[in-house]
Amino acid sequence: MKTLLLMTALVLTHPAIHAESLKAASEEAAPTQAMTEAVVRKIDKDAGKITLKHGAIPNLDMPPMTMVFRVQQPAMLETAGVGDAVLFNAERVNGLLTITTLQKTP
Ligand SMILES: [Cu+2]
Repeated sequence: MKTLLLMTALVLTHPAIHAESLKAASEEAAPTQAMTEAVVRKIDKDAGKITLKHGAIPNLDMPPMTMVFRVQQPAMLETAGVGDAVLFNAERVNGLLTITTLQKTP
């Protein structure tokens, strides 16, 4: 009987615990940052790098310019071709400016 009560208590409290952890997870998620517009200038698949003529990047405090970025996933280099307009997010990862999100502008 004692075991049954304990199990009932667990079942009743579980949904509340679950809701709490979901809430905590969404609060810890990175703030949604605006994507930056760019045009692909060059793609170096061997080096895992892409050259972008990009607009201002607020989170990196960077003005518009043309520069080389490392990509986080090699597959990102298949996303777009030279001359395509793209939207991206970049972060400093281990001291290297790295593209974390890359999509072709619709
Ligand atoms: Cu730059």
